[in-house]
Amino acid sequence: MSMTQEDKRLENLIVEDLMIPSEKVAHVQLNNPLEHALLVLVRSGYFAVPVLDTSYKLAGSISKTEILDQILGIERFEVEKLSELKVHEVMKDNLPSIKKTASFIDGLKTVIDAPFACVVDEDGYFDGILTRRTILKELNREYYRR
Ligand code: 4BW
Repeated sequence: MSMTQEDKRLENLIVEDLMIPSEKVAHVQLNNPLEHALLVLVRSGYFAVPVLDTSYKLAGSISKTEILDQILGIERFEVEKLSELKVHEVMKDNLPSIKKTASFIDGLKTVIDAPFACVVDEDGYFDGILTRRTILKELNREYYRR
């Protein structure tokens, strides 16, 4: 009989059991104008989202703060820059990533210093994200079980 995620103890969980799959993750693409990225961030309510290339490989992440920082001039927000600049000119490319076969504890370590980690396969294709919320929910469940 196979175990459901509910039955699994932390030591048996892997990242794949916990990740938000790619089709449910809000994302933007490298060549999108900043305007589009800001729209996705504001509409989704997320602070930051992954950036993918046209073949759905992970390229980085972009946040509201990075966008606002870029368009901030000396005395005003230079809103025209939103259509001039592309996501790849502003994004960060040093976000943590992990494989879906990684253990719970390795997943936990990736979200100590970042609110989410991207899950990628051996070739860099994007599988989804692992969030702090999911890790904390599992720790909470285990705490009350013991
Ligand atoms: O729309 C939301 N729905 C729910 N259920 N919770 C939300 C939502 N927006 C924010 N939250 C909560 C979550 O607990 O606020 C936390 C911080 O959000 P953030 O970072 O600063 O936008 C959320 O914590 P989390 O679930 O551990 O998510 C950590 C970060 O992962 C988020 C966001 O940058 C990213 N993220 C989460 N789900 C995502 C996503 N990015 C794209 N698509 C998704 N589906």
